Amino acid sequence: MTSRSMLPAAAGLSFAALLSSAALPALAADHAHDHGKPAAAAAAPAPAQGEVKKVDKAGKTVTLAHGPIENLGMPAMTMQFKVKQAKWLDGLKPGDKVSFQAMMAGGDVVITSFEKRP
Ligand SMILES: [Cu+2]
Repeated sequence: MTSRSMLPAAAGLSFAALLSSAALPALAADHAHDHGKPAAAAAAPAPAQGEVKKVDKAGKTVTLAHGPIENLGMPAMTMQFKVKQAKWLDGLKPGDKVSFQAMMAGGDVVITSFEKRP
């Protein structure tokens, strides 16, 4: 948990503004429930799960077989993502399991935070 990379607040806000018309129904529903989770969790979509298939450091992309991505309304599939920071790809190899958050940015699906799972 401590290794999770966070977006700068300003970037998160602009993504949120971009996405506001696309709707985040899961988030709105979550907000009504308070089971004592940290408030910060409400600001970010629920992380998606993925398994690394291919890493391209030069291209700053990673191919993941991913589960559903709720905030994008995307079902499970295998696809290529851009990553915000190429250094996230250091030490990542096919077969690794990751939790991640992704958003649409300029027509690309970009991973905005990233955590390796054991
Ligand atoms: Cu996908």
